[in-house]
Amino acid sequence: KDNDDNDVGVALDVKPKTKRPPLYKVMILNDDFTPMEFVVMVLERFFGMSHAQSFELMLTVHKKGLAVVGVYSHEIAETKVAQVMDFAQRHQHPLQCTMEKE
Ligand code: NFA
Repeated sequence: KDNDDNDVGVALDVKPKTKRPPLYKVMILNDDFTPMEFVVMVLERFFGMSHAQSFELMLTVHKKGLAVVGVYSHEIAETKVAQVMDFAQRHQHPLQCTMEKE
């Protein structure tokens, strides 16, 4: 006699896994010394915001302590952070910019 059903009943689901690259939040932190106009300039220059947008977001950082100013791929986020940190240092302001996986 043939036995063509002696397999165990386990179905293995194979998901087609197309993994998207993780995104990173870039954040600006408040401090007591960096001039407001400097932060506005940073947001305009490195994050492509209008003057009005920049001013509004600067005030959010000032009031709340920090804010997300953009979301990017790892490489772009690292570049933004480096650009802001370098620009702040060159102007001798203690402004801090960090990134965090979303
Ligand atoms: N808190 C700073 C001030 O009162 C302004 C500031 C805003 C600094 C946002 C850093 C980030 N001069």
